[in-house]
Amino acid sequence: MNDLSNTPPAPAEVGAQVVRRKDYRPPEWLVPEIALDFALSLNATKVVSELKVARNPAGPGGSTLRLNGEGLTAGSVAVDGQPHNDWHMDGDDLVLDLPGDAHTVTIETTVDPSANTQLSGLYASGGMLCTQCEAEGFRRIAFFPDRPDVLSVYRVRMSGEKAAFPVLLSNGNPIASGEGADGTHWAEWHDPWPKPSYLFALVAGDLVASRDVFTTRSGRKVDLAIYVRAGDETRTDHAMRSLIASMKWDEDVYGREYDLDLFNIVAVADFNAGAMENKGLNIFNTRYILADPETATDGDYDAIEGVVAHEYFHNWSGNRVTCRDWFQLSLKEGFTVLRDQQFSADRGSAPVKRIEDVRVLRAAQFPEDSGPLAHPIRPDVYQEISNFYTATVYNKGAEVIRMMTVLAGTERFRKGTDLYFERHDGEAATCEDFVRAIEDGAGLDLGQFRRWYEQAGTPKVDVSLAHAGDTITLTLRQTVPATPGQPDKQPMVIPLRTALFDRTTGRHGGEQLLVLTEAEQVFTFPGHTAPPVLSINRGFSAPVAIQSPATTEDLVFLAAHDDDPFARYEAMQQLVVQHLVAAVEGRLTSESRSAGREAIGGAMAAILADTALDDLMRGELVILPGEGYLAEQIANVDPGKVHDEREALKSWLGTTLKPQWQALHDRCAAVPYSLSAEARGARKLKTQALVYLAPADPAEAARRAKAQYDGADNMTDRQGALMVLAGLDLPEREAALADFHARFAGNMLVIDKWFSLQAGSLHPRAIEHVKALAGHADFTITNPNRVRALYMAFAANPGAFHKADGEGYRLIADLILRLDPINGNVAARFVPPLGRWRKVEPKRAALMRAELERIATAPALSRDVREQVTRSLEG
Ligand code: B3K
Ligand code: ZN
Repeated sequence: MNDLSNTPPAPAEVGAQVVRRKDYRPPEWLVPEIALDFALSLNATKVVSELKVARNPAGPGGSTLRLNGEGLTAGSVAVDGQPHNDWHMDGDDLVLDLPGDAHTVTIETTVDPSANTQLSGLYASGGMLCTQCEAEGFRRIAFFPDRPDVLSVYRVRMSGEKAAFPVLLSNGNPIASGEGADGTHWAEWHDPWPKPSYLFALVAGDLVASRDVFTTRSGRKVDLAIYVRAGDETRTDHAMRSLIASMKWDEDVYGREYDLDLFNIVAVADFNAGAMENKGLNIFNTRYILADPETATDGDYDAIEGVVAHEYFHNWSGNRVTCRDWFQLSLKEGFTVLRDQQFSADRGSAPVKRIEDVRVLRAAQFPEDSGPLAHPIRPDVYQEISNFYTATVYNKGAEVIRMMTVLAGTERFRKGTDLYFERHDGEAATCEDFVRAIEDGAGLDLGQFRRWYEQAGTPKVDVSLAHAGDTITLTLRQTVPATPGQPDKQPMVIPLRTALFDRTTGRHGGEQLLVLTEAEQVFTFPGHTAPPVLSINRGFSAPVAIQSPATTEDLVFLAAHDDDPFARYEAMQQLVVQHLVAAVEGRLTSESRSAGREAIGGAMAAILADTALDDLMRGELVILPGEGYLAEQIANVDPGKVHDEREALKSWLGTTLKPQWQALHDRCAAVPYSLSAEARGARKLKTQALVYLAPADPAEAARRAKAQYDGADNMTDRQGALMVLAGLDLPEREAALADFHARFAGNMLVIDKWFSLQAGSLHPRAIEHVKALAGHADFTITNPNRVRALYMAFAANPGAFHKADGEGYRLIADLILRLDPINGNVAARFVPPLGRWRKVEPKRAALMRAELERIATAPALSRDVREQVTRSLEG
């Protein structure tokens, strides 16, 4: 037997700083107030920080004040106004002993923003200065207890050259400003709301503002501004409209009102994430602000609306109530994703939004949950917290809270969130605090439900249905798969919205909520003289994988009749999944292949002909499941086969339904541009029609795509046409790509699309194109958007990434090694595609693993990449 005390540490933990949730201790010192003084310059910004520190009565009771730093040198240290020499560095941290209960600690440091390629802390972007502090970037600016449970009131002074930095912004309210000597000026800001250091922000640069005003329900007039580079202010209208709509929605739906007299947003071209919710001064990646019809697709418009809302909603779920420690990240992120999903559903088509959200979950989170990086929505251990800004914490986190809304109903859930905000306003809270508030406010028992916070892995629910007499017996069995560090799992609480359809009438007798709590549970339904068709997990009421016994006939029935739009979509997806998985696994005879195709073709023809459907929804129903999602269903999968079978089906559908696709393309092409649901639906279908025609009749598809491209008065049509052309080996391809590049030269966000379309294309030589594009004059390794545009699009392109000789894997590994010293945070995001090696057939698995091992042997990896690579090799 193993003697556990002698068990060697797992390799991932050797020499690595591991942080554990169970080791949380309250801080010894609090910092109720901080004053920061910045003498701004692009390559040497002097920072003087004055911390009023107070012993924490609830702390462990030592006298040591540990101030985190990263790459900082203290120029001078003073305590209570007197120079102080009795301090030392412990690694990157500055440590000093303080005798009393309250002191003022003043420290001077200097940072070089232009050398900060990590884009964490204070950095330069195109001549402006800006910050990104979540999660641990503040320690790259000033020595500070850089943990979210230390909340301070900030006073910020900054001074600098007026010509270089005409606009000087920070959190809260401007309180003073003036002119200095030699063409300098200064400004002072004060944020009355205590906040953790990760919400600190500063921006200095040559920016112009688009302005508007919002009056809150209690009459507070809030000045709104979106700061961008000169010339971009014509593309901020949609973001501003989205902001105003979110402020109103949060009042109406969650009773949350804004709490300062101004709300500023700044758009920055170099940004690691999508955006950041700094108090009163959100900083955004330009891609989630700038839009006009010529340069932004309908998808971009939706993303902007969603992200603007998400960051705004953080003002309550994140800022007013923040996280006690980073293990609680889903407290703010899961909840805020749910809130932005609900907002977007209210603004547009709720069913389509639900389908999109589930598609993202399945494409991004399910693979995480079944791979080496699986973790619960509230992780237990990390080395680098940046690696835990994941689809699990965000999107599964949102699904978990959404289940609470299903269990409680809207009104009771709102009572729970009201209680949460009331109880914890101004605090750094935990996921447990949230669950308890929902329990108390909504009157729910979430005892067993808490396992969703503890256990990783996507639960599987096996369904069987029996019919005897007039009674239906539904047996549900759940299993939660083993994940790294969690070999044994307990049953979850799984709410399943369910309906039983009468085959002859096409109707059901009312939906029921079945709550599965045991490993196996039986539900009976009297009054059914004939076997019904089961519709289960309607609306995707639980983030689980259903293994259903549905026959092809059942799925065709549901695809045509289900009155739950998500379930209808799901039936269509399932119909295709069953067929393609069988095809890839070599289980189809020529007869069953034809029968399967005919069933899918028939269902799709019915959808195309269904006049009761709106085009936005029709556009969802005709999308084939993605290769990644299909691959997830197959052990030791050959991604090449998945690709080929999916393309073959697409080609067959393109050929069989060719007149319908042509008619659809003609009909939709006649709809003029507007942002109405009808016009957006037409644009979505227009490109879908081309997608099916392309493999069936490339010349015809190219002719139509060229016409769509040439006649486009908006980016949705233009990008859709170019996407189809980029996948074809025909002369129209080169001409359109060249035109696109010339037409949008200098527009960084549109040139990103030009890179992405080629890297993500179906073209047989996509990998060669990516290699050539890496040497293009417009490619730059230091801009995260550009790197993602080229390489993330490639890594998400299975036909190219999984090339059998491993060239795609090598390309991504080379990128990781090249990018890591420049920006470890972004580099680490490219590890998961290689980390899925265990799911893939042995030859490719060995090649993927070899690339991970090559990365692991590199001498000086960032903590970000090292953690991801080590976990991927072990997990
Ligand atoms: N809270 C930020 C995340 C920043 C990412 C740091 N690595 C954006 C958001 O989720 O709203
Ligand atoms: Zn967020």
